[in-house]
Amino acid sequence: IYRAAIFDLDGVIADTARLHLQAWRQLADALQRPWAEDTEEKLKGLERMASLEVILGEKSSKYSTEGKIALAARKNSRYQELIRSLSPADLLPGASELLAWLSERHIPTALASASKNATAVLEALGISGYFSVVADPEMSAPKPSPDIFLAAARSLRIDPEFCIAFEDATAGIAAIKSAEGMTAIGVGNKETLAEADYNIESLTEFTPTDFFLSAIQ
Ligand code: B16
Ligand code: MG
Repeated sequence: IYRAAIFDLDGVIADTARLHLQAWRQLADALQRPWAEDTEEKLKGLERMASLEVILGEKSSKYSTEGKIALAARKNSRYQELIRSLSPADLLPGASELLAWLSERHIPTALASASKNATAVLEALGISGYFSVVADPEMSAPKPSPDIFLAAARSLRIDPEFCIAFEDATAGIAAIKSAEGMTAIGVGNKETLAEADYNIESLTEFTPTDFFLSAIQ
């Protein structure tokens, strides 16, 4: 029986993974970098500078640190333009129902997103009020390090073994699996997220009563 829920944002709660990809794709095209079949999966959940390295590939050494910072900023401006049009309609299936269920039962809920734009996205989606904790990615080592999930659990004051965490990226599942006994729910493709403890296609498949004792029961 679990006592808290921790969520990744992009690709779990919000349909923003496609917007990150769109912005990266534009940059890759502008730099004439190839977009391989596995580029999409590699980019999921990776923080900004690590994502840029995936795009630059073997050309990485041709760019100075300043140059790379400018390229990452360019992608981010494009992404920020794209998220301006986000609304509650961009919540992924089952997300608002699950967040409301947890909130009604006073089950502590945190966000563990690698995105420095997470707060703006939560606002645009109208779900900020559901999170008692939004872990700061600037204070944690990037996924697959368990850091951000451990920081979220610590802020919630719940031991990791009583936390259940939702992720759509392999790097995120790896992060949860090394977070001191935390349980990982893979949201999305079963094969790519095979390391998760449980797999679901979307949050609509998650049955909270199987995992949480309702505090008001
Ligand atoms: P930003 P998550 C991640 O968020 C995204 O999946 C990943 O594609 C993105 O590069 C990363 O955030 C950093 O985002 O550039 O906005 O800081 O999946 O951990 O919620
Ligand atoms: Mg994600």
